[in-house]
Formats: sequence, C-alpha cells, structure tokens
Amino acid sequence: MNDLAQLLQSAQAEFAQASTPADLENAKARFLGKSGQVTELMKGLAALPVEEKKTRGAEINQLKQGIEAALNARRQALADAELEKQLKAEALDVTLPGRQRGTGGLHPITRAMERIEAIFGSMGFDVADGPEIETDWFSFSSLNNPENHPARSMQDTFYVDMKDEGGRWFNLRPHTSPMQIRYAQAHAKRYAGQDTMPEIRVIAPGRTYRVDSDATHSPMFHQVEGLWVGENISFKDLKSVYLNFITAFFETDALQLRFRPSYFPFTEPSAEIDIMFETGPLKGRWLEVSGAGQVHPQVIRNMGLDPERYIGFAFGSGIDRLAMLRYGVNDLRLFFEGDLRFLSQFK
Ligand code: 2NL
Repeated sequence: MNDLAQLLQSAQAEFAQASTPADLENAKARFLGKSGQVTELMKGLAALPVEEKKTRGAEINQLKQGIEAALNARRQALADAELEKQLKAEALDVTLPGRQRGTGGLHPITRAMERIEAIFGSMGFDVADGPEIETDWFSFSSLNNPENHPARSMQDTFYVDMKDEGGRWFNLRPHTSPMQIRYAQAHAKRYAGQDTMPEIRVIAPGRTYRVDSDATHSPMFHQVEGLWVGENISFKDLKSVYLNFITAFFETDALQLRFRPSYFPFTEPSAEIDIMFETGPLKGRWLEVSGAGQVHPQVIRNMGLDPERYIGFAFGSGIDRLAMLRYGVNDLRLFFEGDLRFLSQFK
C-alpha cells in the first residue's frame, strides 16, 4: 500500500474514532488544515519535476477527495446520532393515560337546596334571600316570640358584638323566617292601597345558626322555610303543598304524611310534620321532617297585612336532615368536614 492509501486509511480511522463534532473537526485539521498532512503533501509538490508533479498532484487530489468524503460521511453520522438521541429524550408515550382535569361537584347540601328551589318553583314559589346577621326584631319580635322566650337566650342563639338602633344585640339568624318577614313586608308595601294583592308564595332556604353541637346538631345548619299567604289559604293547602314537595324531593309516592299537634309562637294552630317511607331501608319509621302551622295573626300584622283579611301557612324544615335522608348519609358532620372522599361521591 502506498503512502497515500495509508493516509486515507488513517484519516478514515481517526474520523471513525471521533465521537463528537468537535473531535471530528480536530481530526479534519490534522489532515486538511493549514499544516495538515495532506496540505504538507501539496506543498511538497513544488519540489518535484513537472511530469511527476502532474501525476502526484492528481493522486493527492484524489486522496483529498477521499478524505473529504469520509469526513462528510462521519459528520452526517454524528448529526444523525445526535438527532436520534434528542428524539429519544423527548419521546412521548402516547399510550400513557392523559392528565385528567379533575371535575368538581356541587356540595350535597347545595344540591338538595337547588332541588328544593326547583320543586317549590314549579308550585309558583319565589325564593327569598337575605342577611345572616339579623336584628332582634326580625329574628324574634316579629315572629311573636315573647321577650323572655328561651330561644332568645345566649345558650340558644349566637349574638354579634354590635347593637341595632333599638339598643339590642344583632344575632346570627336562628331560622330563615326573617327573610320571609322581609319579603312579605316588601310585598305588602308594594301593593298597599290597591284593591287586590297577589298572594305571597315564597321559600327561604339558607344558613342558620344555633348554639348546639353534637352528632345530630351543627352550630351552622341549613333551613328552608315556606310561606303562603292569601285570602283563603288553609291547612289543606299546606298538606297538599308539603306532600307534593316531599314526594318530588324523595322521588317516590310510596310514603305517608302525618301532622301532629304542636306549638310555635309564630303559628296557631301548629303542627309537626312526619313522613314514613313504605319501602326502602327506612320503611315503616315515622321521621320528623318539618314544623308548620297557620301564621299567627300578630305575625301577619307584623308583615304589614290585615289579619282579618289575610291568612296563610308557614313551615320550616331542616335541609341537612332532608339531604341525609335523600342521599343516605348517616352522620351530619360529614357535610361540614370537607373530606374529599365523602364530597367526591356527589357529582
Ligand atoms: C321547625 C319549626 C317552623 C315556621 C317555621 C314561620 C315563618 C313565618 C311565619 C310563621 Cl314568616 N312561621 N315559620 C312556622 C312553623 C314552624 O319551623 O321546627 N323547623 C325546623
């Protein structure tokens, strides 16, 4: 093998050994650079006789081309390897499950409340909303509570460290009745002086507060009250409305309704409403679900209406209890702990 073929071989070997583009360019310089071996051979041509210069020059050129070809081939191979590495590093496993966008859900109490609003809405009831911090008058006096009634005591009602215009402490409303009094007052005012007034048909769902905390009582709980006042609204309307509500809420006709005599300062006569499922896990047990009654004449008067002309019924039900029965929840506290293992079951 002549010197030129050997040189080509060693160039190919060095190129093959270069594992990075920088190594390769250094190897190239050793052959084709300013004082590279091929360049030195070219310089040597000057000293040769003309004939030999021609053939030797052609041979060196051929060598140079061979080396450049080897160089380019190695450059391409290194670039390919680099690309391959990069693709591998950035590879997407399209068979992996995608990242899920977790979907939220409404709280079961909210769901129950929305169902209640929809059912009463279908019977023509409006929905009242109002403050959770109330005056003594709206929470107690307007509802005919006597001055010394135990509900007014610090043991039963939460008070706020602030007094109203009459010098009485504000309270955290212990029921949603104040919203109905406010609603009825606005209604009465709006139609005052007119011959006829549309009936008042409203429910008041919302948060309520009492000093009470155990397995079945939370200091913050939810209530829905209902009010229907007109010129001829009686207990039979209460019974049909409540039966319609409860069968729609529990999505069953297989239940019975029972009224038991009771007492509230704001209704007369008053009743407790019990229901009994005829099927299912609670079958045959009477469950207390509401208090109700005919609105007391003094309360009608406090709404700004004439009790000689207007009469109606009101009821108050615990939403938490209804939601427990509806969704099969056995501990009230689950609603208020915020445990996702519980909450995520409602979607
Ligand atoms: C109960 C008792 C009741 C009412 C609430 C009411 C509201 C107005 C006027 C008259 Cl504006 N009454 N509400 C009436 C009877 C009973 O709730 O034990 N609820 C859980």
